[in-house]
Amino acid sequence: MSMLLKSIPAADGFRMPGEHEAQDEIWIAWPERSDNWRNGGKSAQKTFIDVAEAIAEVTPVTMAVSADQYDNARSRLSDKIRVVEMTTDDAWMRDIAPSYVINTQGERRGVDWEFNAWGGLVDGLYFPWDKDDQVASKICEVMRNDRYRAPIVLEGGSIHVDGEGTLYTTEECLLHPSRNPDLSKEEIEQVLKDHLSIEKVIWIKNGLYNDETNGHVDNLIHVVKPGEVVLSWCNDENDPQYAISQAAYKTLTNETDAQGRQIKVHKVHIPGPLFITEEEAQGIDSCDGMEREAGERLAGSYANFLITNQRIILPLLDPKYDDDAKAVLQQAFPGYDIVGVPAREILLGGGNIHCITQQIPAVA
Ligand code: KQY
Repeated sequence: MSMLLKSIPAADGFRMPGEHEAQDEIWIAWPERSDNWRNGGKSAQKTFIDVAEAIAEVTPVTMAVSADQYDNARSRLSDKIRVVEMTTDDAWMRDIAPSYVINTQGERRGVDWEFNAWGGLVDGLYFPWDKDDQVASKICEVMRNDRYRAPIVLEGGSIHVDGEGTLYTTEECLLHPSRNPDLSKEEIEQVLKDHLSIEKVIWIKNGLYNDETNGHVDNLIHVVKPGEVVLSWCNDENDPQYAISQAAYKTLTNETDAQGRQIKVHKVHIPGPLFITEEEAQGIDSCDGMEREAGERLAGSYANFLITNQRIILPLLDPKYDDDAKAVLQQAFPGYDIVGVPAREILLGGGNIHCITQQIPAVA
């Protein structure tokens, strides 16, 4: 049973933990949408399986799958992975699953944001999105966790928290006219504070170049732990990413976090630049919302990794930069196991490993 609560999470004593804290489970959704994934999802499914199996060695995984694809997914995933039938509009669990909050009494609740497919009728990527919008409440039902319905449009990939009162986001996304045009920056901050027990919001101006999510923060940075982040970097002054990363670095290093700490930044160079090939573009059905032309720049980033119980699941995207990315992360996460998964097929859909996963935090 899952109850819809009318109170405010922070007032109830609940906070959102950081991704570096202990997790009970990871949720993923199975890709099959043929106007986003090439070859009707067949190529991406292989990568989603690799990601799921790499996670399942350390954290239980649940895969949400449509009725049509249930047999296919069940037979291709190992017995370690729980497969549940759940309808979605696509496969971006980071954005459609609840953001979980916990208290010190060992309780866990879901925060269910309004979802509008990254921009609704203004610049959203598909219509309709009602099945995606129901996913957070369905997960709370399956997990038997009570739920708050938050009063703003927000995707999980547009925020990062450190679990100690700091939230990182971008102005490009949260202040975009396609999300909450009637709310001021201060009003949005207040909703975040009320729902996640945040004390300070660090606003980075822009997300990664040409990111179709309107600049999700999870494609630009990743929180390592309180006071430390990984930032997507670019050395080429002629690349539009150069100025974006420089500006983000300035913001991060001029700020202190909620606890007054200076923020340590680990720079990780972006792959590529990477572009959709002719062959890849041909495998994708055309649609109104998503640009999938040959030659389109892909928003490739190594910051889009998942932290799960002392393991990092890192997207491998470019032989020229993969080893460097791994080395930066190994230094940022001493004692963690860094597992690389070739992830171009996820990138072709518009995101990466962080975007397709959502953690359910452990409770004491
Ligand atoms: O970045 C994410 N969190 C999701 C990417 C969605 C892309 C939809 N095609």
